Amino acid sequence: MGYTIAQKIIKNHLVCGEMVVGKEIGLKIDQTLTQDATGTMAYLQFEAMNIDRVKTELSVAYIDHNTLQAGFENADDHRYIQTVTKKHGIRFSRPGNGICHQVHLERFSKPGKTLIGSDSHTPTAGGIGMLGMGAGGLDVAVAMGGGTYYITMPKIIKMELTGKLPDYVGAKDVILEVLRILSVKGGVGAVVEYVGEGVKTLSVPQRATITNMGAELGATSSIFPSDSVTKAFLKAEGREEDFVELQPDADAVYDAEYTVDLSSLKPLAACPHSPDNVKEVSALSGMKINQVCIGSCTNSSMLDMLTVAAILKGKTVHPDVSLSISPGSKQVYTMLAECGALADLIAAGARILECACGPCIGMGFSPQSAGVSLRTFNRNFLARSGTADAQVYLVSPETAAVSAITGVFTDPTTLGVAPKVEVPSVFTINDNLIELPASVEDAANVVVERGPNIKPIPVGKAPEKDLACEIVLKVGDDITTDHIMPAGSKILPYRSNVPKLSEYCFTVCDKEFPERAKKKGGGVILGGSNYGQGSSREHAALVPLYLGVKAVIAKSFARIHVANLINFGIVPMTLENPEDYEKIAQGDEIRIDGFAEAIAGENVAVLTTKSGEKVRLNLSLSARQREILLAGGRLNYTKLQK
Ligand code: MIC
Ligand code: SF4
Repeated sequence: MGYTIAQKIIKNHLVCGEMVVGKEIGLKIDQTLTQDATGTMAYLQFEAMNIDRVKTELSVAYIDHNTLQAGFENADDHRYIQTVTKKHGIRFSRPGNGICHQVHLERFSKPGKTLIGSDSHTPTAGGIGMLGMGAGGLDVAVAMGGGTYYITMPKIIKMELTGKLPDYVGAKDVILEVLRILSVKGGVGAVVEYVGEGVKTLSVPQRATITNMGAELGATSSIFPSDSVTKAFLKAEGREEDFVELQPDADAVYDAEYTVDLSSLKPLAACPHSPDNVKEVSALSGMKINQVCIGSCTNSSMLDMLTVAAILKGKTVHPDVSLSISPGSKQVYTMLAECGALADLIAAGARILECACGPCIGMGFSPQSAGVSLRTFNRNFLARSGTADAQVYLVSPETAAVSAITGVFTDPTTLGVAPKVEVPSVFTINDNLIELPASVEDAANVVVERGPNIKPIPVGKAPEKDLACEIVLKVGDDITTDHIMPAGSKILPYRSNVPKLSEYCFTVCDKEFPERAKKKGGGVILGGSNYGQGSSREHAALVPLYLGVKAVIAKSFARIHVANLINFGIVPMTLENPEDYEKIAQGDEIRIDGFAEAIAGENVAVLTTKSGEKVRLNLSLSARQREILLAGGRLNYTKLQK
């Protein structure tokens, strides 16, 4: 039996476990990346491991999320990351160099290799045939130290692409179509592999748009073959030597198969407040809009920017619309300036922002009250934009640019033939904003600088023998990490200050939660299905831990979040019968007798409800995960191993 692309990479990196779907496997990780909003924690954890130098082939720290610097906090964190990386053998991508995934794709990603990043959109690298996975900061720290990365052996979903994209239909429309088919839960436990004739018609940045937003499917990763198109991209980046061909075997076996005909795709939009709430743009046309934001790690490549510039050239942004454009990297920004397209964007009235995440993570550019915002980003979760009642639609750069001119939702295909856009075959390469680490000899002299905003990381406790506590919060399906631990310009500066962050925990759903949890000394959270979808932020586990949360019971969990819960000693349990969700209410006192014993060896724990009814909870954990939970989290567990 042959192998798929992801299976080939897994096989080459398998450290332990069997390649049987659903079983835990351990992988060797070749490269890591961090960004600044999760990086501080990751490096604090790396330092706690007392390892002098990273053991990966390449590790890079990017500064791209917290670039507003409204106070000293972010700048202090940046300085910490700059000095700690210099000391320990990690490259440092300075603020201004661009968004981690875009820069990594351009300068470092390699077909056939493994990458984990403390950011959920790390699968962007799948556009070049690399197996990229999002992970919590602690998992990245362990991988930097040469440790194994554990995942559940994924099933493989085959996504066959046929045909060729019509004019004014982009890669974003492809992934929105896939989201429409599979939903935000459809990729859980799977790698989505793109194959077929249609693949050859897509450039690497287009492929990367698709693999990037595979994160919104809940997928472990998404990947494209490495072919002549990949080779041409690497050549344009001056890295032809990094090319290796990678194709699935002809007799590869897939767990599910779908086909998307590129030729018949229409411009699509993900409507509020979920990336899978997809409609055709034509069904929304005429709706008045207030804001357009173009950029983010999903759609900020040279192709995206040139497409937008060609549409805006000689036009003026509608008076009722505010348009922001953030190029994805310094490379893209420089090339836009060199070819003159930047002048077309400025002349049309676009507000050019620095190459960073910016509005995508609510760092400024919040829409007006109840404003309609069209964004080329990947997430439109409730309140993520910074305006609680904003209506955020995710669209392609083509739809965004055309609508910015008309002031209403506009289907770009109604304009007929699209302008021709030529992406240069050689890119402008200048890595002067990527600092190399100190040499082994000089590393000892590097002083790590720590600002006052960096507070200690909370550490978990071993679980109680019997658990008796309150359901401190009951929430519904598809709770995102933006609900659990919101981001945005007010909160992001405190990513290395858990006590301060805790004041905002779950406030999107329930303003009283932080106070209540503190008063009650913590308790248990009850969630619906796909609990913890979205970001890799381990703060969504660390902060509840700080507030005393001991366990989360849900109908099902998202992959990265469940790993983060375990890493910090919060016990994830699923309802054996999802209908039992109705039997438990917020504020109920519950009991789980034999809690610690169940974690140690049982697959089931029994919860006694307020009225004395028994509810069965599943603990589907590997032996390693059980040991971590019994130790009260991975930091304690690692100490015990020494
Ligand atoms: C996001 O897009 O939600 C983020 C901000 O990039 C997060 C990381 C974080 O919360 O710092 C992610 O995707 O993992
Ligand atoms: Fe940054 Fe947005 Fe990409 Fe997250 S999704 S890495 S916030 S650009």
